[in-house]
Amino acid sequence: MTLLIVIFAIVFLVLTALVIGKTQSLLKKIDKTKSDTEEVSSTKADSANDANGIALFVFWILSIVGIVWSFLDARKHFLPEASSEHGRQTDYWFWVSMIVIMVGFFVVNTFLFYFPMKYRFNKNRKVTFYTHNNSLEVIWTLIPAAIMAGLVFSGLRVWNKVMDDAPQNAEVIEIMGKQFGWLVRYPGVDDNKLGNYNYKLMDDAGGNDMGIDFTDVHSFDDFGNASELHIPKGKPVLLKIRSRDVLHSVFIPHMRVKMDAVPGMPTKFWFVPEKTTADMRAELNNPDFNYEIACAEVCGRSHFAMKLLLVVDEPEEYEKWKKSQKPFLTVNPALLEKVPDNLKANALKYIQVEAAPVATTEVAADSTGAGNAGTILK
Ligand SMILES: [Cu+2]
Repeated sequence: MTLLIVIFAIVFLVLTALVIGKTQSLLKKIDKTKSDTEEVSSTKADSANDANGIALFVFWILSIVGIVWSFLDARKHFLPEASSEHGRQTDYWFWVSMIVIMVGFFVVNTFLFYFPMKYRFNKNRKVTFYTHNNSLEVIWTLIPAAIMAGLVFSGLRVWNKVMDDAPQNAEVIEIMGKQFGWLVRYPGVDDNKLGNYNYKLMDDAGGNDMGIDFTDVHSFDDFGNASELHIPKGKPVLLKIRSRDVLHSVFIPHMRVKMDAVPGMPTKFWFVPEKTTADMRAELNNPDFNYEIACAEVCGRSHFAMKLLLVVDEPEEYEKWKKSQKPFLTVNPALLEKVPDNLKANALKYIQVEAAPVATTEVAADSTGAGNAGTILK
């Protein structure tokens, strides 16, 4: 490929030099030609016009060959088949737009290169003086405008659906970009609600890199995962997207999900995955297949490594996986310090006390008597 580009570049330079040289010599000859007989100059002009006209059209034919070749050659880099509901729709409209644009491109350019050949100078033909034609102009303005508007509005309908509020039963998952990785938070199996957050609470050393607000009870059962994002098949998934430092972009090629993660401005994207990781492995006959979330915004030195594994489970497996995950409080009991005294009893439910089972009763006795304090947890 590089060799091809170099060859083209050399051909381009040589041709440019030739054109400049030719123009120079033509300019010099102009004075001389004036003194030559009319007939000689007209014969010369005829043969030059023939050559130019034919060369232009040949150039267009070669261009078509090049365009078709580059399209076929680039196919291996196209996005994989969509695995989400809206993904199939966006693909459909992408290809409709592509076909319409390509048809227009080929028709217009064919005429553009054919006419100079067909209507090149001919001393037996007289030029028609044709200033304008209103009906023609209306037609060639309105038809493309209507087609373009149709494409824009049909695309917009798909986009609006994705950007609209997610269905009530959507799985809400928070994903946060940071230099250089993704942090993920789930609402927890007890209340199924994400707790509040505040950037001022971000504290890497204290185990709160997402700035979760532990004065909110909904945060207590929230859990995270820094290596994989699990989602269920066939259910709407709403990604709540945040960034911790600079611009990032959540990109899930198979799901046709791409949305910027902007510091200070939460964004979102909802979609319905249609094939589990296992489905894809079977379909592609590739036991090593994995969905992947990548960062699509150059965000710094290690941007290239900003990947996260995406696992699409059957809904039952997904529920099972969720239950097997440990809340932030369980993983890092020191976070209990951030919980206000009046809520400590609720939070204690998530602190594992297996090491000293006796303590459980004490905790229960100490607590303000609220709810399930002291129960030993998963
Ligand atoms: Cu990045």
